Amino acid sequence: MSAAPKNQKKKIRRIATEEAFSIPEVAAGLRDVARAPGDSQDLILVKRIYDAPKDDKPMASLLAHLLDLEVMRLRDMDDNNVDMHILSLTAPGVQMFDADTATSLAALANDRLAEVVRRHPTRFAGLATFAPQSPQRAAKEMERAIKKLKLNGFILNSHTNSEYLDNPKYFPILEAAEALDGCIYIHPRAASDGMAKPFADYGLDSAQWGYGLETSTHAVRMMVSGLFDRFPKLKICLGHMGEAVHFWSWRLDYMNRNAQNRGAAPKLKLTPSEYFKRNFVITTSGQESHLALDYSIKSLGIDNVLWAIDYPYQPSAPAVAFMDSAPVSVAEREKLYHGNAERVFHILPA
Ligand code: 1WB
Ligand code: MN
Repeated sequence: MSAAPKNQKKKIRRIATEEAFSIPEVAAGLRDVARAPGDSQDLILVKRIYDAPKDDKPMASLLAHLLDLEVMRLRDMDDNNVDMHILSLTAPGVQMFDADTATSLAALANDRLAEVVRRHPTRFAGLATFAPQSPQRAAKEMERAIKKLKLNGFILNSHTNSEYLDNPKYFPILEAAEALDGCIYIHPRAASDGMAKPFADYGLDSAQWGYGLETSTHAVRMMVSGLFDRFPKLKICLGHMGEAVHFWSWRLDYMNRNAQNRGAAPKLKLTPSEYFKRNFVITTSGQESHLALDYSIKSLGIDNVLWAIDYPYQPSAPAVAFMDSAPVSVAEREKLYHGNAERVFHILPA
């Protein structure tokens, strides 16, 4: 039977894996952060979104789309034949709050997320947030989020107070993620204090450039620190086509070997590119290039690449068109669109 394009579009399950939301309490907290003194580079964006002038219609609309879960979002998903959003609390999450505020807002956000997933189990899954400011309490919340709330993994917005997950103070978080088999999606936020300055001009602070450098550096620090020898089953997800980390594979492996040999870096069991294949998966969020997708599939394997939109920061229709028209086989498209997401984020097959 000849199927109309619309039907053809419908028959593949589309799970979008980096889809942002917020809750009013976190948005209010970020407005307070925007008004408090500080020089974190995140403030550029936090001020623009959460403390926008009343007549800034684009920002009001963005915030409304972040806070909406069941009206505009479901309509957008239906209009674009998107079956499921894997939701995550948008950057910078709770990571700019003090430890107590962050810990309680993380639990609140996870409760709200679990409620909406329960109401729409075929449309939403959720990544739990946690407050790295208090690693022990974070590990407890991670356990509650998986065991009690049945959420699907974790979201972390890169550095916390300019510190990265290779810092041993965060090992309880990594231990919990590994024990719970919960993948940590490391989402960007603006660069940490020591690397932020060159991104202060030309709008480089956020998605244009700074986010990628910040987040790729985070991933590289984790690999070359040796933490994946301590947590060999830990799974990390990077968006934006892997933040380009795998483009650097050859040079990273070669120069890390040199650094190890001169005593500047710890001895590792595997090369950085081997950790990247074993411990990481990547998504296509906001990086809709078939050339970059092809390189990613060839260098990492088809099982390590997941589809994402990056709603509401990116429009859904081009993200769907990008993956619908990707030069891959039917079986490969099934993995990219849903099979890999089902495996990594423990989502029941349809
Ligand atoms: C942008 C993109 C801003 C993302 C964000 O704020 C997030 C942007 C938290 O395009 O400016 C994102 O998630 O990709
Ligand atoms: Mn995003």
